Amino acid sequence: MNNNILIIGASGQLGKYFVNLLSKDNNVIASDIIPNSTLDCQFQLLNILDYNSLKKTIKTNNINQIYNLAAILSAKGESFPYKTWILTTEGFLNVVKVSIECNVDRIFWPSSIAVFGLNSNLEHVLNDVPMLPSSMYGVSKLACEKLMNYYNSKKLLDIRSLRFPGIVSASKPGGGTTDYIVDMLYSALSGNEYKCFLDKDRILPMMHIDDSVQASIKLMNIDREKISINSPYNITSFNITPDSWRNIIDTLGYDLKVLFEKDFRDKIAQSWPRNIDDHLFRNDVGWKPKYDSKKTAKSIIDAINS
Ligand code: AKB
Repeated sequence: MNNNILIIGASGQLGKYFVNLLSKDNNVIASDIIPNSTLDCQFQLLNILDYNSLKKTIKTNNINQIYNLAAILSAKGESFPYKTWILTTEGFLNVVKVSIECNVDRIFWPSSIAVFGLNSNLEHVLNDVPMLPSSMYGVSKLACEKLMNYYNSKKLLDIRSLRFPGIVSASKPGGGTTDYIVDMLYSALSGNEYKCFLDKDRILPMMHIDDSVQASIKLMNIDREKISINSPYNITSFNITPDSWRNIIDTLGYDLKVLFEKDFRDKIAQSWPRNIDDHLFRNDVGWKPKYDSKKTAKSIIDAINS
């Protein structure tokens, strides 16, 4: 394999997991606007919106693959809608432009379940459905999905993408609507009561971080001919409510007290899928998740404790 890979937005929730897996077989440079000395690879301060620095980094390091993880998540994005739009769309286009100019082979860019909306048949969301997202994060991700489709169909670039559900990891997300899934684990471990901002019965799709990173890298490593679409794939693992997540945590020997006090994030969650159909991805790429909800809770608690 041995690619020269640039990860942008590596100080966020997903960064270190991509770094760890990709560094096994590739030369990886991690970058972010937030300094990070914990990553096991070369790190560079880099703002995706600074086109000249982006280009310099790519040229100097002969980068042939980019993982663009830069994002402001759904809940935080509602306080900074303009900034969210600029970061997502201009960041995406900067990566597109530099990739065309510097002959980058492949780009990975995660989309999100936030692209769906109340008109998407939320009980069973197929890959290609009507979408009217309710958050600026979702609006800007959807705009980039259209750009992705444009550049892929014209064969100007090879951009690959998955619509991530809530990701459960030992690293904290921050600013998302699905953040409770990680925050509850930390509260269980510290013995603190958790104040949950979603309705106790609000169902959302989730997945273990290892499943999401492995799926992404698998998608990046298959031949383009196996990919039957030019836009992102749906991907999911399990659907869960905050109340059932609390129950699962308690079966692992905790006594987590949760106070349910929903806020504006519950409204965002109401417009997101309760169940996602990801058959297209599973069939095209030959992937399935390793972790169900209970295995996920156990594995992440163990990771936080280690
Ligand atoms: C969020 O909650 O904003 C993210 C997402 C589902 O994209 N975790």
